[in-house]
Amino acid sequence: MGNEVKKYRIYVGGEFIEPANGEYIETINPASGKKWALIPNCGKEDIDKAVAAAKETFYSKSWKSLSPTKRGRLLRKLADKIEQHAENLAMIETKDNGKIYKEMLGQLKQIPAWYEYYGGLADKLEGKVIPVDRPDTLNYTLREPLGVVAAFTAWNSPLLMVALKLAPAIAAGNTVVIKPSEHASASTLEFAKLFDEVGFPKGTLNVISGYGRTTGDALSRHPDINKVSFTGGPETGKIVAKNGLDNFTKVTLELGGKSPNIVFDDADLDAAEAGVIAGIYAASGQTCVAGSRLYVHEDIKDQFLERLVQRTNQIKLGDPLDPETQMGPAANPQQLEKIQSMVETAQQEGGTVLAGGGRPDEEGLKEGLFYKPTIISNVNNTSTIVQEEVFGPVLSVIPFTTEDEVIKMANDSKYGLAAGVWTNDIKRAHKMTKSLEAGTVWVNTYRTVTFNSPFGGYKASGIGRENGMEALYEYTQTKSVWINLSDEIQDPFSLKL
Ligand code: TXE
Repeated sequence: MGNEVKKYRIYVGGEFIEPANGEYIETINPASGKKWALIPNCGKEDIDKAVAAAKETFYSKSWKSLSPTKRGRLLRKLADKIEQHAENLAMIETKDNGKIYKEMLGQLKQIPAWYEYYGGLADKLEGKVIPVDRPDTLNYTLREPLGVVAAFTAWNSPLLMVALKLAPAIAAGNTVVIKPSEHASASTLEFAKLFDEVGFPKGTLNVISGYGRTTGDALSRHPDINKVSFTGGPETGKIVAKNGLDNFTKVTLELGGKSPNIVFDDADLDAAEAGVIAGIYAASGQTCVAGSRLYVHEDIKDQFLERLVQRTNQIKLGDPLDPETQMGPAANPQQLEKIQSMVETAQQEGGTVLAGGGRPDEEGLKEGLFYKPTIISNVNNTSTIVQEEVFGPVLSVIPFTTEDEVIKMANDSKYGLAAGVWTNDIKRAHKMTKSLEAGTVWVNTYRTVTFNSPFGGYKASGIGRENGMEALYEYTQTKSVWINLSDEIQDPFSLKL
């Protein structure tokens, strides 16, 4: 791709077009700080056009006559396309959001599995025959699509989030408009080219780009949207959900987290160390499931922290494209500022920085948006750094002594996305999995997700589930069908109960 600035087009009604207003947003590569792409800044005209295209397709003969089996086949064809272009798409994501190439390529290699899985499920969305208490009545249910789905994705794993939404939405028979994050739209616009080659009816997928507060807001308010599926921050999620609700749309929200990673004194400390590192420093902490609260048993606290600090100080920051790099930069200047100010607040509130705590000043790093992997102790459960999401490589540490104490602290959070537990005691493991208020609980592992296991949040971490059969239901509505098989004439003045 060289150093030239790439100019993207939006994908509407099966065509790649310039935005009607002719406006573009500059996209910077967070590792170099240099401009590398221009993405359309869509206004009302493009939004209306994209929604109208999706709506027209949804009601079209070509869509209605595409059987679930054929839709499934096309989704599997899309999976093959993504597989063939995984390297290119991963490279674009790395340039756009600064996450290391190894991580983005790993995601791109797994993404086809989502399209294969939901492609396979497309013709298995079955209704039920309900054995109603009436011998002469047949009652059955149909699971029907909702219509036009508006999908809003965040910058940290753009195409993975697209897969989590687009695959079940289409499998269930909906058409889609996607608005990726303004910080990382390029891979979704590039992905549209692959989608276009697969053979879906024009308008099945539409991709528009632009700022969240303008383009995103207008899309979420559009009266012809039937479902909003959002991944991003909780405050934005609330706005988008309220906008959707004004038009009575169904809503799925995947929001942030402040996930506890709990290390007991009986844990395998090598495994726990790797799990804690993975939880907080993978993707520079810019993941919704970041294990940003470490609760460590008092009896092993000193020993565990000593090795954790040592390992943290050895983490190799650098160019995300370099295979030796373990941690890349923050994705954008706003993220970096947020990390810096939250670490400052933690110190003002009495926190002690055990590792990191600032930006690197080495040549090659100081130009980019890097922040050192950071550990903060001497905080308590009410500290800002323990309660608020940083979305960066910052770990807070709190010691504990009993199971009940740690359960109480772990659950004392507005969030409930994920939790990690490190123990070799099977009874303890089960007690913890039952007691923790989180949509995902990992025992002796961390940061593992897959296409067929439900994923989503308790409390402020979200509404609804992605992945697995449950996600498919989020994109359908149920119709109950009653067929009278008797000759009896109904009393018109009483409800038949
Ligand atoms: O998310 P936003 P951002 C968290 C994380 C991060 C914070 C902000 O804490 O610091 O969110 O990140 C679109 N109407 N997560 O700025 O603003 C926006 O363009 C309609 C957690 O990326 O929530 C983008 O497409 N849309 C998260 C999407 O919403 C709007 C991953 C998310 O943007 C909009 C990323 C509006 N008013 C960040 N405003 C996770 N769960 O993984 C913005 N958007």
